[in-house]
Amino acid sequence: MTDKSKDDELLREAQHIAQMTRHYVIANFAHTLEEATDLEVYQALSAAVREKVMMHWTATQQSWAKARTKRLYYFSIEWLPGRFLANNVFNLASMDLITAVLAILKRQPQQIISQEEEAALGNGGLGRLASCYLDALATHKYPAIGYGLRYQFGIFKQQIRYGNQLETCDDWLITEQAWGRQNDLHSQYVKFNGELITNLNDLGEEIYSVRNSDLVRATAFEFPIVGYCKEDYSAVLSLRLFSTANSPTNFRLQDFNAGKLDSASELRLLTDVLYPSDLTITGRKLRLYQEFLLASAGVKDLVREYRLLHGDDLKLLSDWVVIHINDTHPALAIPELIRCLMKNEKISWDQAIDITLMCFRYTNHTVLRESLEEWPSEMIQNHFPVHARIIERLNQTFCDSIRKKTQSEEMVRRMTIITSDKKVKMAHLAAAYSQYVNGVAQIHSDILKRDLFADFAALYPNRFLNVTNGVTPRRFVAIANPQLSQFITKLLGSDDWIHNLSLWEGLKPFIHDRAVLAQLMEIKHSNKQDLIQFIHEERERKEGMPIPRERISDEFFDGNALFDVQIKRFHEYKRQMLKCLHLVMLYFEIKENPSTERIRRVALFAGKAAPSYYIAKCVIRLIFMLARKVKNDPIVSRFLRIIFVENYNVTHAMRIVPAADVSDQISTAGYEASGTGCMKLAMNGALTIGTRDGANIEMEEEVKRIAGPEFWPFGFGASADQIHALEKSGDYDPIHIVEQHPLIAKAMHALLSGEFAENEIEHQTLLDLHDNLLKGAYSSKADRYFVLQDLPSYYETQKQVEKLYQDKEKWAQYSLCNILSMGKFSSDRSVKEYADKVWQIRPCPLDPMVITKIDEEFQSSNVCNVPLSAQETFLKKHVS
Ligand code: 26Q
Repeated sequence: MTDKSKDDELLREAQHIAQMTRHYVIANFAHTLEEATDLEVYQALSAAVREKVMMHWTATQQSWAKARTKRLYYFSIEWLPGRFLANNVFNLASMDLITAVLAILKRQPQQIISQEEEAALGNGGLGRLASCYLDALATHKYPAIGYGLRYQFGIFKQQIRYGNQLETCDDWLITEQAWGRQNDLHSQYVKFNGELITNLNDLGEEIYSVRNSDLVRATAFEFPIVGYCKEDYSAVLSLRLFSTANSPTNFRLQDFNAGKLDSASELRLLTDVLYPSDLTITGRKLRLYQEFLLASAGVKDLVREYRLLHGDDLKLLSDWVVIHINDTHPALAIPELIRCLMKNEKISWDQAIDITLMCFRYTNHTVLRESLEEWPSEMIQNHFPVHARIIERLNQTFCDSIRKKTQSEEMVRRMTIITSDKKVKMAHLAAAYSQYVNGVAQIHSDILKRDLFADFAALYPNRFLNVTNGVTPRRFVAIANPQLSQFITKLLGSDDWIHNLSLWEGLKPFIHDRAVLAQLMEIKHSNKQDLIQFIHEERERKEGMPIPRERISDEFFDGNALFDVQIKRFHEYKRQMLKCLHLVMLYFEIKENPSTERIRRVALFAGKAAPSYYIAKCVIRLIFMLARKVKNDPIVSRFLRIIFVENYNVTHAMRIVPAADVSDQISTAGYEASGTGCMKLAMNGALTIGTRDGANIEMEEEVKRIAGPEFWPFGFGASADQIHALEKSGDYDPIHIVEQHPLIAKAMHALLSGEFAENEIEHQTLLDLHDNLLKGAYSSKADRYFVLQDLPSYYETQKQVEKLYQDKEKWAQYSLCNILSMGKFSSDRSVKEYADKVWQIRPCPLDPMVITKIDEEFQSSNVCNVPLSAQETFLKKHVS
């Protein structure tokens, strides 16, 4: 197609969508376009775009049903899809389309897009990864479905008041939903509680059911996940989320009548709120209920779908179905599938186990001991007696096979699913009954094999794999950073990189091109200005009044300062404290040498702390105190600013990531399974200051391999082996480090003396942080995560950062070298690896016959088809 005819088509499409938007504004809100609010325009525009999405969705589902392909069912208790409207329009067509439509409608794109509350149904990495994978699966047309829960309230909204994290309700469903719709075809009934009944099936084997159980209706809501595709039809996958709210059958009227209000509503409230912790949730019945709800409703739904497509013989299930559990949270799907297989079927226990083993795959996302799920078997027994019984038998069968294989009772004791103190180890259940188990970066997969699953790996060596994480370049480069995207497209002469990121290596010829480097810096500069503007607007919205622009700009200096960002959940092992201590050292250094020329630096933090994580909240308060101190100091504030961006979420990530110069990936080596923020930041040109942990290691390998060893300049700190040795020997002494480094001693002393504090509570916070590093608290060792161990090395490396940043052109060259080496970290690569090595599924293109039929049927009933008009000239002026 020529550029001219492409433009014409875009204009025609824009006009059509604008017309439909007008139609929906009147038809749904009884408003004309002029009087419609931004929210109404957002809703109407979404409805218009949705029509197109629906056609592609229908075509996808019909094509795949016709082709009878194997499908992936991806179970995750957390999803973080981010805003839908812009993403869907981009993946279907282009951002120009939205710009064009809104130019016709005379509305500001950003104003309309930001009406959408993002679906924040997860805590962090694990949930966002699931969403990146659905995006990649759709883009490459893999038959897949996501299952999850539709929490009424997602992760809390974070506000910082005088350094305190306040949590408020995330009421994302308060306005009508444009993208997630109820689909009762997929709603299921799930049984909780009751008494176990044992019967025999046709084969004379025990099968189980319950009596007097609570029947809970899991209402299905579906979100279309639109794949990126420019040439023909996009594949559209379903993200299917279950909810127990609003279903009248979930109300216990008898309890209500007896005045027991809590119990009356219990079952309707199961999906009320996401647990806001990615650490531990001990013994919470409601959380167990949530996990069971997802597992049971999901498995029932996929079995229903299987029967529809392939008939009633469940023996062939694994030919057509692969079930992936995203960490252990949905692991009750294993006993649930066994139950479904054996119920009324001529399937024996042994066969049921074989089928289950062939169907399941499991990804582990953490090595933190306290984050491994263990449920008291009594709790499972009380609420899910059938599943408790099945787990017991699964454990017997598994332990028998270990006994037979090893003749070692010690091995049986170590590998058992149910421990001697009657806890169900979910990781063992998942590892014992999944065909493949994988970690999320090479180092993490190695640690799993050496440590957590050492016995399993010895007995089942082929079960353990690595699939390094990846992130979607659509959302996190093409949409978040349009300037960089257009620039790369221009340099490469094509935008094919959007679905094939390995093409970025083709940027190598430009690394000595001074004009290219200058342009790259200019783009970064402009992205920093945009971030400042965004934060300005957020503050105005929060405070409900205009703020002079200079005030915000001044807080950030301007786009010429170095933006050094650490954006992630607050966790001791992620070591925001390390960065804080560096800032304290910098503060003293500047104070002592006020006339030294140095770069200006903006240290930006964003991230939430689990509401009950005391030390993490102390670190947030410390950042607040430091920011205040630095800002009020006439000398230090000439060189340093500290910013905390509240309520970090996907939308904020999309604004911060393109503006970053330096990406802090400074976890204690051996603790961050992979990390994915590191990839997003590097793709957008930030240089990583990082430990040899998680995916950093592979990023380093890629940069060195593709661009050259000098282009990964800021690695620092102890290796995982060194940390491990320190932990084992027990002779790590943080006090010794403090004594050796006067500037570190000064920084630690500043915590003790309280010179950053303005009141008693603040001082106590500093003391607790100090003691956490030098004394240890609550039976845990001093400086458990080796902050002080790595501080000297971090400090020195930050000096190198400052040195390199003084030479802007050289910095740009390093930045480009990092960008062009990130091809591996696209979720497209990860998903293809999973498809080949783990899931054994293949892409399935959409069927042209199906498309033709749907097109015809849709066009014949399409009421808003408008021909091109005189508006074309007007449009051409507004659309690039
Ligand atoms: C623990 C105990 C009981 C109940 C729940 C949990 C729980 C909940 C959430 C444990 C862990 C999580 C979330 C983990 C997570 O997000 N892990 C991150 O996953 C990313 C994607 O693989 C990695 O990049 C990160 O390194 C990893 O921290």
